[in-house]
Amino acid sequence: TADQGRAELRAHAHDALTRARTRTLALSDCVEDAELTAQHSPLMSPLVWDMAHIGNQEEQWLLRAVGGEAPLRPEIDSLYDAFEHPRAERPALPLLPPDEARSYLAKVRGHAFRVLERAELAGRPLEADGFAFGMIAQHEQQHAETMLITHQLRRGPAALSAPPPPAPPDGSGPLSSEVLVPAGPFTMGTDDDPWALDNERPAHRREVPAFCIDTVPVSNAAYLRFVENGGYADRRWWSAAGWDHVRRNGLRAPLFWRREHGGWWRRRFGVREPVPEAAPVMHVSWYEADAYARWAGRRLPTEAEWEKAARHDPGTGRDLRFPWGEAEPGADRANLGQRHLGPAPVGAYPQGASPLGVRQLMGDVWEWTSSDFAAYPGFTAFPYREYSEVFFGPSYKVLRGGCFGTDPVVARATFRNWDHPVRRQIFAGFRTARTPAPEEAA
Ligand code: AVJ
Ligand code: FE
Repeated sequence: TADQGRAELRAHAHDALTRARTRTLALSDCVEDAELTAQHSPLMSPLVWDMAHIGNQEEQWLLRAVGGEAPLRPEIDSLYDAFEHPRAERPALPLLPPDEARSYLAKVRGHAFRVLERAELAGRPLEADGFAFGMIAQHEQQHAETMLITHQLRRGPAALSAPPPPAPPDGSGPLSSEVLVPAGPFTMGTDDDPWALDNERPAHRREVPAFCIDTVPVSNAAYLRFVENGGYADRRWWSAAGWDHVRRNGLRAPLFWRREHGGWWRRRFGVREPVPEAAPVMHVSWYEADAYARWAGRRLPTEAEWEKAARHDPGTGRDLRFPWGEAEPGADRANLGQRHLGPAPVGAYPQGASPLGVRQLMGDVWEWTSSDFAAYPGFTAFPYREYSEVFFGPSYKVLRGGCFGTDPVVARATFRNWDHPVRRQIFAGFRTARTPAPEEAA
């Protein structure tokens, strides 16, 4: 019945919001208040900004827009407007101190749950299927990942800990290095995923020529060969903008790496450790991913290729929500949700493989694609232009798949992330692709 459906939707939204809040509080309660207001990197907001910004977005969309309530704290809206103040300037703003940010979050959440109790969850697009509640849970989880990035940039002793991710199970290899995806159309984007965001819509058919894609993400071992072969000093492998960037900034290896005592070491959430050869490479810019691919005689996959590899089943012709089908991502299928503080070794999660056997498309590391962030044909901004539309264009490249720090509520085969091609602080790696010769593809 309609009442039952509404009760289920309510429980689902309640659960997603609660899970997001547990994460936000875990990422802020593990450090002293002074660390919440400090600027750990000019690339990031102080953690206390993320906290109150999460509450302010929730106030604007759930309390005011859905609930029709009067503003609780209209005077702080502009402080937490991401477009008014660039990240580097946020520490100097008169932000709510940590205790006030915490009580603001709790107060807004109390109201939001009361709005959820009485909402129709049908009718207006903002309410239908609980969209606004899903959007706000996704917003908070995206900021939880942003806060995790701030933790990675922070200096000083470790504040977070988690068990290591699982290794590939015995008997699951050896894997072929790449998979051929046959030519043909697939459905890109979605119309029927109720909480899909505006940039994932509308669903549309895409014709994709045959391509080969790596079975697993590029490993640190493979990337190290590029580094040690002088890849960073060889103009041939770089785009013009990439070469300019790498020269100007003296880049020689991924962010957080150092060469010491005859080996490569890295800093990961306050711990110094040898670079693990079997793990996917991470903290590389789009320019570095692009250069590696050229060095390897390959290229980055396009966004359409990535999505087709991640959801198209050539056996049935169906396009799935996840590489493995429709089931929600469990701990056996993907490294998501901050259960671990890094990606699993390449080849892990055989149960998360796509129909053609491509692994680790969901979780572990975000994957750079060759594509600029652009609107799908028929796109309409919803519910606000500043979520996606203002970022469309050549300044941003698309990343896909989510990482170990991404919650499942923001991980699905259609989900799109984007960033500037110079960015390295995000938990991003990549896999490579190539166009097969006609006789190979036949
Ligand atoms: C989709 C991750 C690029 O963090 O800038 C958070 C998500 N949008 N608040 C970002 C977002 C508004 C966005 N990314
Ligand atoms: Fe935000």
